[in-house]
Amino acid sequence: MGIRKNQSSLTVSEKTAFVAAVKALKANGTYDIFVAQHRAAFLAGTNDPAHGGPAFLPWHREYLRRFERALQEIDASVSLPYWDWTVDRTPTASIWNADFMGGNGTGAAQRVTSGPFAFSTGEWNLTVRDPGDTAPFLTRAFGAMGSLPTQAGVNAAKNVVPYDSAPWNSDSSMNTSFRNRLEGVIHNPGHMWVGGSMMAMSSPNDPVFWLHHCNIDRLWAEWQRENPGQNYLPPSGTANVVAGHALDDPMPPWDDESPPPTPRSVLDHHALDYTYDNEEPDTGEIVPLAIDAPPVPASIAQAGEVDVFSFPVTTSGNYVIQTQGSTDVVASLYGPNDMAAFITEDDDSGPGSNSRIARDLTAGTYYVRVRHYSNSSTGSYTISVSGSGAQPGIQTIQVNGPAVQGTISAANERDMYRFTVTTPAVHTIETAGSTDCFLTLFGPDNPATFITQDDDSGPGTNSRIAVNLGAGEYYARVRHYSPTGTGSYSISVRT
Ligand SMILES: [Cu+2]
Repeated sequence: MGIRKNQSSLTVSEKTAFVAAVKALKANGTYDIFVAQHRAAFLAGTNDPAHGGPAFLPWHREYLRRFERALQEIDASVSLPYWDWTVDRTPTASIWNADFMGGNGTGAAQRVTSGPFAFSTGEWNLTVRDPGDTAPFLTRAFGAMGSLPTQAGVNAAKNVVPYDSAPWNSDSSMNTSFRNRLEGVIHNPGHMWVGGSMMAMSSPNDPVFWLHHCNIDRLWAEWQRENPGQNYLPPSGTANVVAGHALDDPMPPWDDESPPPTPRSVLDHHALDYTYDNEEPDTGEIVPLAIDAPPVPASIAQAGEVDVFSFPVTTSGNYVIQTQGSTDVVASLYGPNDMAAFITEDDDSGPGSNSRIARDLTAGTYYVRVRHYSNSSTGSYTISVSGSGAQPGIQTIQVNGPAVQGTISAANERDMYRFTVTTPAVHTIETAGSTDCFLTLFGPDNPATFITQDDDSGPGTNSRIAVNLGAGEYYARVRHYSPTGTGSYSISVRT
């Protein structure tokens, strides 16, 4: 599996190999085909399959991977590097040195005159240009059109769920569309700050395009990992979605391939055979499961892979661990508080060839290992844990009753609460204490239906959601703002 590295950590020889492969694609004509594909997407206007809609991220993931495979045909050691502009954000950063991307444009024409992509080398002439653009040389104008995204801006974007929302375009709310926020608030400024050729429909003419989009793809991959319950949206059949943007739509210009790439086919970037240098390795990574939460999507991406999950039991009772989907997986249960203490294993007790383990468990942390029944097969599935009887995984909050005490006791822990609305009214759900809580509201009557979320609208860094709710059962989920943070808090619901 190829490892995409931060460009700032590339060795001199890695930079040289990347530049040489890019120039080889330019020389054999392949590079300009990629530029033309990007320009054609924009020229489709309101039917653009690549920008201003849900498939912005999948389309560019597919596009980058194809470009990377083309580079690898030239030099198998090359992977796309990413440009983390939250760190390397000045015109003097090493990315712009003459041994890599070259420097800023100069003069009224903003012409790039240094580095391997300067027109003067004779090896970097722009032949695919926007309509009316006659300049055959690469142009840049650092900082003339705004600033680069900051870490705070990236964090705020990564906290947005769900993936996307109606009207499924650039008018989607920045607070309910992770995609539009990442595209409009984080991605667009990267193009603008570099300026010149990067502002065009033909922006891949500037090789820094690939490094910029590689970072956008990395942030999407991080968001996916941090929000395992959030699926790609919208599903096929949703009204008013531009062709190419729904989950199972073939993505132009590759839609005549068999099978064509779709947003679904690129959701798992490990299945596309690359990873990022700052990702935790697959082995040893433990995915937390919340009791009675919606099923978590997962996949056996490589033959022989074993996925590991954990869940906390606070109240003794009967619990059911279940997989769903068409992949024949085998689940084994370990614990409490010991990953090596085997309890039981199940292959096919669930529907189809799914696993189902029902077991009386005492308090403690339990672990589930999931593998494919066949050592040589792969496939995706979902997994969930439910508690019987009193459903001890979810605490109940009385509306206008006392605040309920909670603790984020481990990194990435999600606490779930439920409350019942009998009289429709504006309800205020609020956390209190010194822990930076992040609150998400679901319902009515379905813990998978997202309503809204909030980080800091309450006092200090507390969350507060005030929203008009009809009768029904609602679910409040509390996590720490930081994926590694812990701490205690209280939560209340009032009218
Ligand atoms: Cu693009």
